[in-house]
Amino acid sequence: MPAPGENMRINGQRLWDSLMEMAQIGPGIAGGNNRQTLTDDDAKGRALFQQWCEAAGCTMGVDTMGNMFATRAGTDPDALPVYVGSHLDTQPTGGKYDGVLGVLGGLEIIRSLNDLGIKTKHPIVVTNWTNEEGTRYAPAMLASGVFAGIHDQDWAYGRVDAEGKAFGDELRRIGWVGDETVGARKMHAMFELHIEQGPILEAEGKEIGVVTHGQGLWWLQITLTGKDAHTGSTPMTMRVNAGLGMARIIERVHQIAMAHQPGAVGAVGQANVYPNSRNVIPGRAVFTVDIRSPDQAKLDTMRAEVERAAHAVAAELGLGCEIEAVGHFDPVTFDPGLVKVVRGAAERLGYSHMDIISGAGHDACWINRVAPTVMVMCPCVDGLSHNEAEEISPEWAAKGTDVLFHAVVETAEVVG
Ligand code: HGY
Ligand code: MN
Ligand code: MN
Repeated sequence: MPAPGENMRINGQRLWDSLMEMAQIGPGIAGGNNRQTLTDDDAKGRALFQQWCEAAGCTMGVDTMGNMFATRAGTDPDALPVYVGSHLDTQPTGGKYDGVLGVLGGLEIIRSLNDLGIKTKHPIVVTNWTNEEGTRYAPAMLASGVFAGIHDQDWAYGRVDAEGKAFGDELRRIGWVGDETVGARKMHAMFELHIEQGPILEAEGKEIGVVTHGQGLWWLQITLTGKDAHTGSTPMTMRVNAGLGMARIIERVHQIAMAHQPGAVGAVGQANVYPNSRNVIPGRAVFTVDIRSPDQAKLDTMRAEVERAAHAVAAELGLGCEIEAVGHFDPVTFDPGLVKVVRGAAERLGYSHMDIISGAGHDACWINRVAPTVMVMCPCVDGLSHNEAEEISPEWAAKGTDVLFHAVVETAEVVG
């Protein structure tokens, strides 16, 4: 029986075919995906994933946040399972691999274990976490956050989207409210494979990212209140322009992030002015600041500087200013023992690798609070993600999944 890492490889073609088939569900308009959480397309993607898992001999469990858990039995039913997964929901203009690679990479491990006739002591559970993206329902990683006890389920059920539809109602509407108590499952370990979503691995010529840490983030939703007025007949000195305030604050966010280099980022990706009419000075602006850093002190300092700048701009322009934190998690340190297992797998397989800090947030960042957790990354072309042109190579997908395979099987302990 080959010990992990001698000659075990996943079936790269089968993995790629599954990625391409899943990408047919909720297609974008430019080759990527728009399979947003709790939409009918999300439901279709879930059903296909469940069909594949059951065809691979897994039993599917679903909790009250719609998190999906496909279990391959171990030889010791009392042994805590090894979890491996990510998310199937996408951005509105998302790519085919963000999250999906981690879920279908987990499924490929099950398929490969079946092919090789390998048994493990610990069960292995492939997971799809609901609403990782946080684009339709803030915050990101909502369901893994409830699982980890960060968010209360009733609060999560009450989150509403831009059309006022509540999370709980939409989860019921698509028929994916499970019967398991969220967070009741205990884990031996949790692994997540994910594309880097940045340029480092490709630029360094590395095939594998051994993720030691994840940067922390704040999402600050700012509401500026001014006065609707005619854009033509209102003198410049009489305007109370919320749109102008938003523009000045967006510039200040950029300056604050630049002032904290290296290791800080900041931008505003979601912005709305009201009434959003060509010839009305916006009386209201609502936008979300996204600031991040792997350094706790920098992250907290940037938050304070953004809030100070927002209130100062609002005062200059006579605007009302409300700031609500709609997303947050501190910088993450993944389990050092599992980091060693991942690094050892990459070395055994002879794949080029480097330690890396995750720039993006992931479900693993919350699960790390309740179980030993680690991530594996593969490069993506030009570091591009959250863009329909997101691309990876079949080789990168296969090698990342090979490392995941070896690390998961080593942790789940081969029997016989
Ligand atoms: O925002 C993030 O970092 C993740 O893509 N949800
Ligand atoms: Mn993701
Ligand atoms: Mn994403």
